[in-house]
Amino acid sequence: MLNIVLFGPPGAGKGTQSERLIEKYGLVHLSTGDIFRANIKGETELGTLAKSYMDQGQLVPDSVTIDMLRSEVVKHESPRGFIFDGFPRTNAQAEALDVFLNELGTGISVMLALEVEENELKTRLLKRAEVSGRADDANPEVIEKRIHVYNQETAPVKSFYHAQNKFISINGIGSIDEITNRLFQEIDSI
Ligand code: B4P
Repeated sequence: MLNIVLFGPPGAGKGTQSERLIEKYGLVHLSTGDIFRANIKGETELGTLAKSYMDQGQLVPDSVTIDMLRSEVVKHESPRGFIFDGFPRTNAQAEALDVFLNELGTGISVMLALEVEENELKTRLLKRAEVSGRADDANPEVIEKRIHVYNQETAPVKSFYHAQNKFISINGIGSIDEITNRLFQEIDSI
């Protein structure tokens, strides 16, 4: 199986690039952000809980996120592989992911980390706010908080995959097509 962690700060292009990758490689796309937003829309208990964190730019607690992701993974019978988009976002999530993929007889093939500097992230998110209707994109203070949380809690996850020789850094600046081609090149050489 080809299991990819697509990683990067908020607005780095994870969602955008995931769509290109699933099309080319036939992978299952699991975006924790999308799953939370679907639950918010459906007014589920999980959605109400997730919203209270997301609107503040904070991470949804690991206990909730890990169980949710696990239940999504096991829904798919004989997949070619997964793209994990926005997961793991903490070291605890990365450890849990290793354990349960191992139980399924598989593991992470590679982490592809999109690198984009802070000013560009802010510009992209504020631009998306004009069309997304997302509360977490519209407020510059919430964007600051999301970037801060990324630097404090999420960026260290790179070391987790680095230690397993699975970390690849990708320049996330350029046109969407250029970045897709950089990702294709790396995946094709695995
Ligand atoms: P996510 O949904 O993962 O949101 P994101 O990080 O903002 O999105 P992404 O990087 O995918 O941006 P996109 O491609 O759309 O998370 C939202 C929230 O959910 C988190 O803050 C957290 O609260 C919660 N959450 C999610 N997962 C969690 C977890 N595992 N644990 C705990 N909490 C969790 O790109 C952004 C914009 O840039 C788009 O408008 C796009 O068009 C544009 N863009 C993309 N590539 C571009 C390029 N090359 N040039 C110019 N613009 C580009």
